[in-house]
Amino acid sequence: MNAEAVMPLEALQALVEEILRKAGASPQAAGAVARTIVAGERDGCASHGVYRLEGCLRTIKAGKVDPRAEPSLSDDGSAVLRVAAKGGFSGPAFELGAPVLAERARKLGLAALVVNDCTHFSALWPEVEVLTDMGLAALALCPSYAVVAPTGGISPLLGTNPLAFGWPRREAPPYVFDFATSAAARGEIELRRRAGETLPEGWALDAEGAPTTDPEQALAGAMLPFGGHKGSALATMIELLAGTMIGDRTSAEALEHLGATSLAPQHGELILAFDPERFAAGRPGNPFDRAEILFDAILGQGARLPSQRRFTARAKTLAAGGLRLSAQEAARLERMRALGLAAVD
Ligand code: NDP
Ligand code: PYC
Repeated sequence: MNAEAVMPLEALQALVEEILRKAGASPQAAGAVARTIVAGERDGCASHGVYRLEGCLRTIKAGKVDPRAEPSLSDDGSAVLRVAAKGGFSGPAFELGAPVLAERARKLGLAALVVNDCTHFSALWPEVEVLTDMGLAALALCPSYAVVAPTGGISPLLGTNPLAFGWPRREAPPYVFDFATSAAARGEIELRRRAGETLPEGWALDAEGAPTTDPEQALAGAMLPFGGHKGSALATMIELLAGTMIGDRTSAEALEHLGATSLAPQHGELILAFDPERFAAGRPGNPFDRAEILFDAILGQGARLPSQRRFTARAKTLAAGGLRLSAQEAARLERMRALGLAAVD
């Protein structure tokens, strides 16, 4: 593999799929997992791009994910749909449930997809964008594993618990935000450790509960929520809605099951889809037109919309005909392709 050459996205997708298939994944799981990894890399989201592949292989090797699990959908005709991921990756489970979720949200105005027992290592925006592409607004949330101290505490208890929202737009890419409720995603800390960089203040505590900017100490201690008590409360809400409410693991239970943060956690996920025109029915103005007034006003102040950086990165990748992997990334991928599960500890 030539690190200097531009690698077409289709070639990266095929390579990641090949690595996952060699590691034991079913074609369905390999395809779905590779799609989120390639999308992350395409959009300049390094913390959830090809870097995550090693974690997937480690999790397969540790027997903590079933890469051949076949998800199944339960639908009682109500607003709550459920996909049993059966210990497999979240990707194939989401891909099974998303079209039914969209159909139900259009029929009822609002519908929820519960995914149970899935290994979730990825960003949430790829899922939210599937729904905005179908003209729906969407919210996605899930726990992760206990690495974040609640505000005022010093011990890991909450997860980095991501929250993503999407709003469809007719003439522009959707409005999408997607962030960890911790000061940063844990992947961001790991990438800074690898690069020999320090962390901004306010991201983490060391094992004794003192503030630290050292990634090693942060990984051994506790991360902090973003925005103090507000991020702490949002992370707790996610534990409740996408953990206890859906009968699945909290972040503390996910870590206990997993035994190590170097593996991808298994828990549940909650995805809500809304049909904005159903909610606005009978009220003045079209919700999509009114949303554009708000976005224009934000941009009019010189502010940017969330995901704007990401969509710019995507456009650049597509215009370049693919990605230029670093020599280190190319070597890592080649090693995984050649050695399979033996490439990871
Ligand atoms: P960031 O803090 O990097 O970014 C969060 C969001 O804010 C993005 O939508 C980003 O858009 C937007 N944003 C950033 N700067 C600005 C700005 N100046 N103005 C407007 N919007 C802005 O994200 P995190 O590190 O918190 O999370 C990264 C990823 O990690 C997420 O995709 C999340 O889903 C994932 N994650 C997954 C977990 C899991 O368990 N599966 C756990 C934790 C995190 P843009 O991208 O355009 O910069
Ligand atoms: O980056 O915090 C993170 C994370 C945890 C699980 C998947 N990503």
